[in-house]
Amino acid sequence: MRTDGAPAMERTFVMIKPDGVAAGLTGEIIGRIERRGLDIVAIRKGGMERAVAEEHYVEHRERPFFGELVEFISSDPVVMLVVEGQGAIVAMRTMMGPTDPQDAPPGTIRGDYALDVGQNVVHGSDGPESAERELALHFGVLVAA
Ligand code: D4T
Repeated sequence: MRTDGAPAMERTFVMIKPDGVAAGLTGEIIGRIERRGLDIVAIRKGGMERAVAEEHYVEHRERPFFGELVEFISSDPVVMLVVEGQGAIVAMRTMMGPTDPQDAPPGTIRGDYALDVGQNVVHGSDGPESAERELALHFGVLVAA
């Protein structure tokens, strides 16, 4: 085990989007997270209210795809996860691959299971601040610490 320079223990917010849930990818994605050595400390499946989806994607509210994005995320059930581990935020982003699946290499979740940037199967927080904000939004303050 590394003793210096090792990434800190972190929690990140991960969401299997409606397209991933509908395609039956929940088990596959959870399996990849577990086999990587990350810990799933909370999990919840359900519909995301439109107002919560708008808050989740608030940084994109001026972008042309905002309405479609909120509509998609709140359209059908999602699976929300609190994922914990050393360097969990970057580990998840690396496993997911780039936002646009057309750029995602094989072996990444998006590279294996998606083609369209608007329906890219999975979300993971992009940094410590967004992880804290998203965990608080979807799971409450207790898990955000
Ligand atoms: P999420 O937040 O869903 O994990 O995606 P990323 O963190 O990888 O990418 P993002 O915040 O830049 O985009 C948020 C969300 O918007 C969709 N999107 C994005 C879209 O529909 N059209 C676009 O042109 C872009 C850039 C996909 C992810």
